[in-house]
Amino acid sequence: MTTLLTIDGLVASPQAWTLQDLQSLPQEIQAPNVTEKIPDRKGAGLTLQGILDLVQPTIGDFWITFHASHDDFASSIPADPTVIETGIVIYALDGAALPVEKGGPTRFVIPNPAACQTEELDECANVKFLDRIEITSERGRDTRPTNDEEHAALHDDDH
Ligand SMILES: Nc1nc2c(c(=O)[nH]1)N[C@H]1C(S)=C(S)[C@@H](COP(=O)(O)O)O[C@H]1N2
Ligand SMILES: [Mo]
Repeated sequence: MTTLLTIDGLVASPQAWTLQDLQSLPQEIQAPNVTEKIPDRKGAGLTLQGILDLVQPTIGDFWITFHASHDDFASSIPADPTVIETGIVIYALDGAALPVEKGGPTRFVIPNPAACQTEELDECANVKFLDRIEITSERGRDTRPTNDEEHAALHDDDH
């Protein structure tokens, strides 16, 4: 089975999960119906808190970098309580792997993101095509747009 999501960097227990692995992870870290937590999102996911509990970052103040190799996109955000407590990685839809049209192999979502380019936790941080989460001590790779032109180009690309 294909690996959908890898977690590495400064963690005690790095992971490489297939759909089956993800589905077999403990109930406590599953969000079986993401819509209950984030109304405009669908699917089954893992809580970011649960993922971090499993991989055990080896430092306290870390950065979380979400990598999407499909379109070579990345977003790096500080591990603050809001993102840890509310972030979800969606990995399945109707019992099957999340298709690329829905942002698969996995997709990171946060509730109520700020408008793109306004804050660290903005809509752009809702990384689609997520296949790797990396834990670092400093800001990692971040390809999010830094101006309106870049942002518009990104939106032209994805439709
Ligand atoms: N991999 C990847 N993720 C991405 C983007 C992208 O271009 N590539 N665009 C971002 C931007 S700018 C926005 S506004 C949201 C849009 O996703 P949504 O329509 O599902 O909210 O995805 C974000 N995640
Ligand atoms: Mo955006």
